[in-house]
Amino acid sequence: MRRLFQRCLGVSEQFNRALSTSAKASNVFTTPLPLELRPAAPKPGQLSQAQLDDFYENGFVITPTFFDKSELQPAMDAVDECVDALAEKLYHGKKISDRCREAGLYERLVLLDKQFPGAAVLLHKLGQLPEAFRRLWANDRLLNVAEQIIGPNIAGHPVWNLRPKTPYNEQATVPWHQDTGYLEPSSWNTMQLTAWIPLLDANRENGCMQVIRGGHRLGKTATHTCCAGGTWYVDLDVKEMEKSLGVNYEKDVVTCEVPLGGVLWLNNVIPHKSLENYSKKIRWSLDLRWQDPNKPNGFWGMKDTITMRKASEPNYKVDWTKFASEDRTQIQHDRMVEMGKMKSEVRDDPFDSTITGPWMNLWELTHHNKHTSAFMSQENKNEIGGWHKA
Ligand SMILES: O=C(O)CCC(=O)C(=O)O
Ligand SMILES: [Fe+2]
Repeated sequence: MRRLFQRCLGVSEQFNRALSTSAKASNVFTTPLPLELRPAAPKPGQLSQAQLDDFYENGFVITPTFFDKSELQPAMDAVDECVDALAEKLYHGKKISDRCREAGLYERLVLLDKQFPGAAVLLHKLGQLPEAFRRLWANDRLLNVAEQIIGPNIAGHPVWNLRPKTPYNEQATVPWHQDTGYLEPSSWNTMQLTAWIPLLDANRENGCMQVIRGGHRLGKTATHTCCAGGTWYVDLDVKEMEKSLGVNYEKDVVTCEVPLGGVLWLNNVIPHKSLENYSKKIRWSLDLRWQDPNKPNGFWGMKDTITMRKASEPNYKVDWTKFASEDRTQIQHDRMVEMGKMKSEVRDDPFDSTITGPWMNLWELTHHNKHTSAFMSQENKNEIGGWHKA
């Protein structure tokens, strides 16, 4: 109990510190890196000056032809393998009777999810990084862009996602949020760059992303609530967004269709969401993040960043040993159990399709569902309403 209280205090202290530093610091989301920190000579894949200007002006930019499709094939094969492993697990756990081995990448998980609702969430919970995702994340051309925005020291952020956005699935429809809304306030002033990479042509029909142009300009994180609908996601109300971030929803909302091979680049305070998937196919995507390893990552002390480039070692090779051995979801749920916020039986059930995390402790829980119930162990249920809101 005492520890829980101390953790609470820790978060609000950090919040105040983040507020006072953000008042002083220049806005990292609108100010390009000093020239001396940017690569001196052009490197493959880099954004043009106009694209960089867009990124700082609008908070996002789309590079529609970043990858040759064949470069994404290993990641797609790895997704196929993940789905296959999940099908085997469900089958041997007697949760499904048909492994649907004949179905392809864009359909199979739908068929599994029909037999065992929650299968897609189980895949979303994947905490370990297949080799092909590691290679993609440390792709030289992606890192060359990161170097333009973050500088010569670059680390992968522990929050990466493979999103199995199955059709008509509320659990896969991410509401308005800023990515900072999931992280500790100590990191709200760190530039974290996201590459959102679809594994098919992402469009309005299958649930591409929307962003609020210019929502990053004040460099602020608005007040979110938790959790949206039947999901574990934090939620940013449009009125609150307009009031706190100085945007005009109708004017500033942008739908970001991204073809296969393209990348949507985002900073961590730009409000974004994904549309519903009304198509017949799964809208697979990956989101990968980078930041300066010397700045706070905000991941609640649960996992470090992974160094990918070092200014002092031009030939530095990424050492994945530690990072790859740490299952992010497992660590997150262990922390919840440790905090008395999740029952160990829930954590240890291999077929449990709830997701909980420390962000549920950061914002007011205005809406309850199976994810928030998993978060609140019985004995804390009454107490939670009185908890701090950072
Ligand atoms: O892919 C989605 O549906 C949401 C992605 C997202 O919120 C992110 O990449 O930060
Ligand atoms: Fe996000």
